[in-house]
Amino acid sequence: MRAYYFDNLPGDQRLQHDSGTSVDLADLRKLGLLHWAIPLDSPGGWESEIDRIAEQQSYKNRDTIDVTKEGLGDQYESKIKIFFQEHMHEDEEIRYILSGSCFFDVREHPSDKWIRVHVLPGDLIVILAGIYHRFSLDELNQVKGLRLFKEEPKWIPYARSSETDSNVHRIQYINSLNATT
Ligand code: KMT
Ligand code: NI
Repeated sequence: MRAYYFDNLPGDQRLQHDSGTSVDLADLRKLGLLHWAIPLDSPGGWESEIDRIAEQQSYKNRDTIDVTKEGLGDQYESKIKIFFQEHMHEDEEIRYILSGSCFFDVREHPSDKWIRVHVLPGDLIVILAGIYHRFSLDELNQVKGLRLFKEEPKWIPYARSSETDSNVHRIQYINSLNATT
């Protein structure tokens, strides 16, 4: 995993868009972005490591997603577009990368700057409820990931608007930031 400020230059979303200013894990954690590195060749297997974290964090459900033209079929273009629209969820977004690579862009609060997080196989990331974010493939153009959920999959993307600004999960997230600084 590598994180840096997005350069905000126009151009293909799949390019790196690296401003040259990196962001470290401790700063990501403060923003509500958690990370574990669980190599796919972990002793005992990555599955048991994921099971252990899932139990500890109460992640009860999971499925896999293959973000490729083959994997998403007819829905490919529309999904890619929706994934890249700035949005929030009312639950955590939890992803474990099985193959390929991709970007999760998260909004820093209160600067509202984009931080681009590049994830690789073995990265587990958690984006807390209420964080504005978006997803993009990179130039490899393929990623397979495990999606974990706390309860029933409840991950409607709410596009950022004045309504989401006053969503209770958004407010709780902002309050949690203020409480820890
Ligand atoms: C999301 O919610 O943005 C996704 O599930 C994209 C794929 S995660 C590897
Ligand atoms: Ni999302």
